Amino acid sequence: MRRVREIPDPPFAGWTPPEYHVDGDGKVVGAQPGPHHNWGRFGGLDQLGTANHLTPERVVAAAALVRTGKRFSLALPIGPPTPGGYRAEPLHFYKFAAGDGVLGSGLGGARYQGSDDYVVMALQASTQLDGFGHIGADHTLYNGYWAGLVTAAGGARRLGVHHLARHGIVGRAVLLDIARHLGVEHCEPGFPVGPDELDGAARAQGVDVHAGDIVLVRTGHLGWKSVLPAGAPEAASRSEPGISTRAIPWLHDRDAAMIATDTAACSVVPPEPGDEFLTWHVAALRDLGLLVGELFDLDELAADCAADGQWEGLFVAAPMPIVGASGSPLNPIVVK
Ligand code: UVW
Repeated sequence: MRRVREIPDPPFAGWTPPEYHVDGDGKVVGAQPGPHHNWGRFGGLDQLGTANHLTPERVVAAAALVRTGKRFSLALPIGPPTPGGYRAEPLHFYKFAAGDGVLGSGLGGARYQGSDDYVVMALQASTQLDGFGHIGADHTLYNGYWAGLVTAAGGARRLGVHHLARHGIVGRAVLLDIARHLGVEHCEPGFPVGPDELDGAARAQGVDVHAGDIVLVRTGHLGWKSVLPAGAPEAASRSEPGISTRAIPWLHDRDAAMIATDTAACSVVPPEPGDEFLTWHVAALRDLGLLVGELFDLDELAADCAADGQWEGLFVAAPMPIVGASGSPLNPIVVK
């Protein structure tokens, strides 16, 4: 019998010096991306990926889409349990609070009432942007940067999310409502959204996807999952609809700047046959340098778009400039 104080050593896989060389820029010499990629397209040392598609001209054109001034936040509230989140729920606590002042024990005694609080959260616990340090494969990240540049102690020495914070994410949003197009309240968990569904929804809605677009894909999953009773078997399930790896060439051909879904992983879970859990993330983040948004609440926006037939708008989201982070919470706003 094992005794309580006998703690097994963590397993160690060993270390064989890898058969590659990392140059002074932090790039793996001779590394190869997958078949659809943007490595080198925006410069050998680029760290912005498809954010490069968000040119000033496209931002000006997107601003012209604002007609009524109606604004839609796509962010989940941070506080209630996150449906389908992969991470621990955020902790929110107060150092001091107005009520303490009322009782005489707060900042400045009974005369003043002030509050000061803290949030401790995984940066990808809620509505979020995946940075390019988030997922790699075969020791490489976007543009051939070495995955070893991201360490727990030093953060992301390259591809930190703060680079994407510098200019924010601003451009034309186009919403493709897959659930509405298929005539269902929500796509079933495990339903893959491929090129046919994306094209079908765009055709049905009478919109085109342009170069530099922020493509918002609604499956209805988040809204459905958020009202499930806590004990429902689906509530604990990781299975969800999402973007198929078959849609990677579709996104690349159109020069999409960003894809975001109302699901936790963006990609379909479980993955389609032949794919592993992270195949889609590698193709999107590592190979394309594609901005990926997750846990976007698209229901209210979709209802408004269905009502007025305008499926596009100005998209504005500001990643937090956290130096060396692999992702950021977002409060994305669409203005119509
Ligand atoms: C996966 O990596 C599958 O999801 P996330 O981007 O939320 O970590």
